[in-house]
Amino acid sequence: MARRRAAAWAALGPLLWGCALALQGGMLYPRESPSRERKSLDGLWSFRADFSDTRRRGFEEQWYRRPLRESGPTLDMPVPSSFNDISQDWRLRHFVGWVWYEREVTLPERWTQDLRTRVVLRIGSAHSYAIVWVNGVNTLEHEGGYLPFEVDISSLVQVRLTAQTSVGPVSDFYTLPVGIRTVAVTESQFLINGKPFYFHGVNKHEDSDIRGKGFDWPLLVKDFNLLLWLGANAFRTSHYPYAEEVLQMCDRYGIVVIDECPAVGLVLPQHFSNTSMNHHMRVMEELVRRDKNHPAVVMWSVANEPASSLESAGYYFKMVITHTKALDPSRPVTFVTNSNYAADKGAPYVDVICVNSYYSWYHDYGHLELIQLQLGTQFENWYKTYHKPIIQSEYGAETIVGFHQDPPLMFSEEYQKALLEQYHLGLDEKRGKYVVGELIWNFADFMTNQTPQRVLGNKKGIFTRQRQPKAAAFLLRERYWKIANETRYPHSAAKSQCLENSPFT
Ligand code: BDP
Repeated sequence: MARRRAAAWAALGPLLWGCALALQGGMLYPRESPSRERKSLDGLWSFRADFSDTRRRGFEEQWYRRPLRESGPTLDMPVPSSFNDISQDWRLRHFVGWVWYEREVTLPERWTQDLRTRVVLRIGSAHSYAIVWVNGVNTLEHEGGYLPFEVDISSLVQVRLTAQTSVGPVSDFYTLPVGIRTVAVTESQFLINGKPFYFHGVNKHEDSDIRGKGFDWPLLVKDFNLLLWLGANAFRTSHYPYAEEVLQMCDRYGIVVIDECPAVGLVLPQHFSNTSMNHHMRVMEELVRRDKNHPAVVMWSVANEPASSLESAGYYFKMVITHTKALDPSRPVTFVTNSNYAADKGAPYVDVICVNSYYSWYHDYGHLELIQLQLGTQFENWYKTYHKPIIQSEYGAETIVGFHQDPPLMFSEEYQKALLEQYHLGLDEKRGKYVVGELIWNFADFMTNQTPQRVLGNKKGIFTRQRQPKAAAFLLRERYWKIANETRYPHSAAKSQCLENSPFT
């Protein structure tokens, strides 16, 4: 197959391609019209700060001549955003010097083949001195932030292209990044590529200050930087499917996902009716259809905390889980339970037992000394009944950042830490036996309805809603990196070995 694509790579952003008539004496905001099209280049760019002493290595080594990844490591950087605020790397916080942004762009064929089309590259603003290369050619320099600048790049991108296959001309192109791996479950293990995998991660929500649930690249990159900082290797999309961009990031970063459908709050008998079940199955069809090509997704969760001890829940989950397995025989299926092991009617049908418990939070307030006993009993009961691997899919404590109390009292940072420590002792007892994961509730504080249990939302985050760490985040970081290093380097527990690398094994 002879195939060439109209591709261009360019440095610095945010950028905007447009085909427009020459504008004499002004610079109009790029609006679409019957004669003008625009292509936004907002989104993820490759990025590198030049940390060399002179800050001029990029020029000396001519980083603009080749794709940036070929001259050294790159970071993902959302555009538009401030690189200082996104990263967990302290060196970037106050960095002064040249930073390099790069993006590869595929242009519509008519822009590149119709020589009457004018292609203009516009930069909304870039602080504070910008040099722009297109396909390695220096096309524009601009000094000063805040204001837009643009350049006609038609001659750099317009070439006659032909696409041909053995069966004739190609009129449509689509690229699908793929990853190949296997997932399997034994009586006591979760296997990825045949190796035991331990989930050390978080539950998330699509939520942040001001924006609420709306998708946002800078927020997403910040969250992934925090997951890396934490040493997390997994999360559950509690309690609904997340934006597809989130899963794309997981594929690229090697974060493992338990993909959950929005069946939360199935608590009344009528929720287990045939109508509800048919709808539930349709939702699973849509979810599997959308997400089945993401290697990061290793398990489907069909519900969170349903009233699974109701008699009707047995048939209901049998049907929904069997249907999901038929849709995707390659992945295990679960639902997340907070029912008692002896009463749960859905558990016989899941591949992995995912259990939530809030010892010393919603009961036995302050009695942290009970946690190990209660947790141990919980695990043993589930395991002896089902002989299936178990994930502690939620645990945690409400904590208001800045509240301190020693000895620990509920809502203080000390209480959250102490509660987590007790859980970790209990988890370590069974880790390596049949407990295959732990997911903290929650990655970050999030907004909820007001109730007497919530202080301006749910405060069980280890990060605040503004993504700053509470004391518990440091505790969890220690633990997750230790587990990551044990998994990666069986004979060493040295945290430093991994801190600059990926914990995703
Ligand atoms: C669990 C739910 C989760 C809640 C959490 C809590 O699965 O959605 O936010 O409790 O109460 O039962 O913090």
